[in-house]
Amino acid sequence: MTKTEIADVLTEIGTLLELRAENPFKVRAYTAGARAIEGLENEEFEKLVSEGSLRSVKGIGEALSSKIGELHATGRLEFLDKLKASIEPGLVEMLRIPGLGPKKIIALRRDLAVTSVAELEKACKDGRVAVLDGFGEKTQEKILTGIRNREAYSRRHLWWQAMQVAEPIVAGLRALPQVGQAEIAGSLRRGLETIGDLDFIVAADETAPVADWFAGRPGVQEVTAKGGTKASVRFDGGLQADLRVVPAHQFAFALHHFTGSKDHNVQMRQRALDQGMSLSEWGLVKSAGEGTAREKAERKEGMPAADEKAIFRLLGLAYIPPELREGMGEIEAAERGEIPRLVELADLRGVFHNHTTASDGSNTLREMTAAAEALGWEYLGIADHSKSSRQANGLTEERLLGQLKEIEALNASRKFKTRVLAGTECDILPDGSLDFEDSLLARLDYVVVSVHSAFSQDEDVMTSRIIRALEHPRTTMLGHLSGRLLLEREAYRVDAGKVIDAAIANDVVIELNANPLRLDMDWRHWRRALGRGLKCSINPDAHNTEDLQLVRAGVNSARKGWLTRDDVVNTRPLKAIEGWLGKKRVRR
Ligand code: DGT
Ligand code: CA
Ligand code: CA
Ligand code: ZN
Repeated sequence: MTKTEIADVLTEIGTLLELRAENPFKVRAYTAGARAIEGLENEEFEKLVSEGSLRSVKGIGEALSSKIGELHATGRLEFLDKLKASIEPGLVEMLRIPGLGPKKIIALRRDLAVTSVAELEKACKDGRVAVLDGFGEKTQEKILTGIRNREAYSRRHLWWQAMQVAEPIVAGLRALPQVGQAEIAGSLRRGLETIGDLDFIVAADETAPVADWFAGRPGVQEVTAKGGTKASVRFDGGLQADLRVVPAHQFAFALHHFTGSKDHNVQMRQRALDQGMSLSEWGLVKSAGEGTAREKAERKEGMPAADEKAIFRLLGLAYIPPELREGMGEIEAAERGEIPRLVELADLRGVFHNHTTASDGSNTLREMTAAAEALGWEYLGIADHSKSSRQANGLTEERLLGQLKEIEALNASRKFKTRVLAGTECDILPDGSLDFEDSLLARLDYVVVSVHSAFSQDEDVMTSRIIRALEHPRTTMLGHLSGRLLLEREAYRVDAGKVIDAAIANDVVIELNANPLRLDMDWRHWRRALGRGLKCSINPDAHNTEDLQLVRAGVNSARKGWLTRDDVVNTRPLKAIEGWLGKKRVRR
């Protein structure tokens, strides 16, 4: 653990001891210890720890010094685990409600026998909290609001929505006169499907003006921390953001550290240690050891890195794109020089799975085609819902045939450079059969099959149902494998591994549904299927012209799944697509 993290743990221990109504001197020992190490320079701190001479610092005694050593070495502390276990969890939880500290929580416990957030909420609603000594109406109201917001605040946020907030901020940071470089870090930069909070890293010599600008962004509801080289804010709706300002020579190291993931960082640090170096958010330093004084001094300077590429190079690694930094084998691959060239947004030549006003879309065929042409796409696949999806105004056979004629006429008119491909998003019925007859499906360019009903089937029933649909000779690709809606609805139960096997065996593509709420099939499954020949189609599942842009989120997830251009069918030019779909039809 780093100095700052250890200081936070010591502060937490102080708070927990206070909550246990322990001797105030004992409490103060921890809070004072936290302040004492916060006051040390990072390098000084690291040196004292490695030399085992922390006790020379005023405010740090024998007991504290050994706890700091344990935290520094292992990132854990048995004492803290035991302390936590000795306190009712409801009381610890209450600490996270704004306006509630240990003293107030003790009073609530003593006077109202409140031991959980639910009981506290009830006590507030009954007005029993306001009448307590030292509380009052205002405090009671604040506690209630805090409880109500707790859920919203603890929620994660969709990558797409977080990106909308983050992009203007990073652009604004770059435009500040004090700022050299500014980047988004954290899970957002890694392209994770949901985001806990936003992280920004800035290179600047002064923090204050940058932090002030950051705290003044529209939508900032509360500045939760400001000082030193950091600032944290919370926006309306609960999204939080951390800003860290570092000197230019530390920028690459800070960016790498705060991009994470934690697992990736742990492995990188270990690799540095194995090579006699120490990697942190501040730099890469040769470990102390033999040598002349001058050599030692040079080592202490740390090795310069102008950018992240240089950091990886210093550790004998090829550059690892942020999306791969999940501690899932990327370091081993980089060591072997086997980091793939990941698929990029610009590689896409078209998309399948889109809707029009014929089913539940809000733009017409022509509007959708014009939008695809504006994006420079060679083809646009239309896959409106099938007849069983009545809630989505699914097309009957007649209407689908009508749409097919309309598409043929539009292509023949050569009004647009983009070629429209005629498909369907055909429901997989509960027994695994398809919603349209073979003879009708055979007239289309391609067929996407999706589950839109009977979500509560058992896993083995659902799995065989989907596999049966994949075995259908007309099936081109499987839509949204799991049916999940991120942060809204759980996936239905399905054995993804078996579905993947069936897709490979039947030469069926699996979609990566690019809707930011879906990102389905999940990148972790793509990663596991790597090298087995499974093909992906990154599909926006657009219901209007703007939705076509959602492919960006899909490309992100595809990159997290280690997919290259070759793995993604819709990077192929129209000619190749026509050949592929034509061959598929003839062979069957
Ligand atoms: P999130 O915000 O929950 O979606 O996920 P992240 O990855 O953005 O996590 P966050 O914001 O807590 O921290 C940003 C990065 O900073 C994280 O990915 C890795 C680094 N980091 C934070 N805490 C630790 C830690 O305790 N140990 C290590 N090795 N790295 C950490
Ligand atoms: Ca974060
Ligand atoms: Ca953060
Ligand atoms: Zn759809």
